[in-house]
Amino acid sequence: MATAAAPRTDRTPADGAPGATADTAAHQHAFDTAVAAEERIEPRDWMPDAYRATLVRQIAQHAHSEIIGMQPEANWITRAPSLRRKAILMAKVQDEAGHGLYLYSAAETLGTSREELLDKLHSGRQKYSSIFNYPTLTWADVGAIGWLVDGAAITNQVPLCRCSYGPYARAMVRICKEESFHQRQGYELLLALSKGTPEQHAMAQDAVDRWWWPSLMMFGPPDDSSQHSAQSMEWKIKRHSNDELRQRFVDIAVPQAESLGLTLPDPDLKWNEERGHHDFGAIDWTEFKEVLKGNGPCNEQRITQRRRAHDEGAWVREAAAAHAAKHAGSTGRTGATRA
Ligand code: BYC
Repeated sequence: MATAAAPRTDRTPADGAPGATADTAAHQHAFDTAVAAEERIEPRDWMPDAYRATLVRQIAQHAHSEIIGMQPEANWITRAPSLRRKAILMAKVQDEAGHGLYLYSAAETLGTSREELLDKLHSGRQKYSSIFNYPTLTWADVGAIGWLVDGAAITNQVPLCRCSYGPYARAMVRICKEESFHQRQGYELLLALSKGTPEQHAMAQDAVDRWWWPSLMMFGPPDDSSQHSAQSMEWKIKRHSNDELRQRFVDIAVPQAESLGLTLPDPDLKWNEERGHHDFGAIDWTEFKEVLKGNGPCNEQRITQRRRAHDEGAWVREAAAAHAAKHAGSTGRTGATRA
């Protein structure tokens, strides 16, 4: 059996190679066996079209979330209350851009270009996480995003490090390490506010009140209306259902809220001895659906800003492409001289 990280190409001969015309059923069998054996599927391996399409959909949505997710926090870079806080926030927002790059690269290994994916984002044909359609009204929101949004992201993403598709799983390892730093900075920021003046404490509480429920929605619709979960779990893209991960997050957040001296805005939140989990109140799925339809508080602002940033960055992409072409040319000449 191949190690988890080792690329496997034996399941899929390249086009034109001996065996390239082998029966699809044999390929499907090799794929199913590899997934069952916890082996990684690599870019050159044969994979079902629907597996490829599901990965592109999820990875693209994830990549889009990372780059759109830069906006609500970047909104506070110029207004961070100290140089230390500003430096930390800038590093975090830069990390999100990096996560976007790893993920677009992972999607490219499936045969889709970054241009194509960005075009689908800009034209509304692909989604990004619902959470980034909410406004960052105060400085405490930066803390709430770090603690709750990055906390939810880690809970969702750690199992993705064991995703059956190699490039996605490997990208997630580094992303999760950085998300862990992000979560801690948010927690530390909120702790400072919570233990500060009564006004600062109130600001922290207000931010948690506004971000709690949207954070629970990040995990996606309930299991009984999650159209992709069953198949994605069978393929070992997803390792846990949306509700399982949401419950895990609630159980982690409750004691952390107590340590922070903040209250989670849910009167139904209580420990259930029998289940060994916290019970929690009903999520407003109507709000979630509205946000997905484009009717959240900031949907329009986020996508308009994204399109503008893309257009204004056109000259950078052109310059980078020209530089790369020039460099490739000079490398070629050097190679020719050496030869
Ligand atoms: N928002 O069948 P389901 C971050 C869509 S970035 C919007 O359960 P699936 C961070 C879903 O796409 C956080 N759409 O789907 C960044 C599907 O629609 P389509 C992003 C959602 O894929 C910067 C439909 O609803 N994390 O952490 O099995 C700063 C039915 O759903 C949402 C990831 O992307 C949502 N919340 O499960 C700070 C993680 N939920 O595609 C932090 C990777 C569902 O058929 N993604 N939908 O049109 C996943 O783990 C899974 O895709 C999800 C959804 C759990 C999100």
